[in-house]
Amino acid sequence: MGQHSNSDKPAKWAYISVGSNLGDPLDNCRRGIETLAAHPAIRLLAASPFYRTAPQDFLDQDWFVNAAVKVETTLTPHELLAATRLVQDQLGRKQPSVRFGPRVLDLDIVLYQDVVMQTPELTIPHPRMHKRRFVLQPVYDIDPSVVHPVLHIEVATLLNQPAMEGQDLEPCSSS
Ligand code: PH2
Ligand code: MG
Ligand code: MG
Repeated sequence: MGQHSNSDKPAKWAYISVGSNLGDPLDNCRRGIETLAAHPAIRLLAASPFYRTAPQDFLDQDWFVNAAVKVETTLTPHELLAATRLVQDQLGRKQPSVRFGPRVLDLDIVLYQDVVMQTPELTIPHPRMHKRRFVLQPVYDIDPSVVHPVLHIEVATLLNQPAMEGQDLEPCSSS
């Protein structure tokens, strides 16, 4: 077996947040999920419904389409990051012009098992996931009992924080 074989590694689960607010956001999200799932070392376990969500952090931009997927993978967190970046590139993502600004496709690793890690390229769990309704709601839809590995709080509980109320989110009618 070559050094790139992953067949001898145990499978791990991860949640990936999916977002877009440029071009055809719903189509971008769908194609992003399909392309990610086509990776030989990534298997799609579950996908949330799609939502239209008001922009957070940088407000002067169009609403996003957001969703989340649960995947099974033999990739390490950094290998999974590389895979998500490749898909973002394949879907035509350019370097966003502003931090938190518009993007064709954003794939963020939010959870990887109960791994807690901080590196210059990658922080898991995602450092803002617990404050963002557009991340928590789709993860909740897949599994409401998922526990944040740093805060030790279920996503169901995180979603009930008062701070979520100002973050507009509505189901995508055509999903
Ligand atoms: N992504 C951001 C910044 N703000 N707002 C919403 N509603 N959805 C996003 O996916 C999003 C955002 C940076 O990645
Ligand atoms: Mg993001
Ligand atoms: Mg990102």
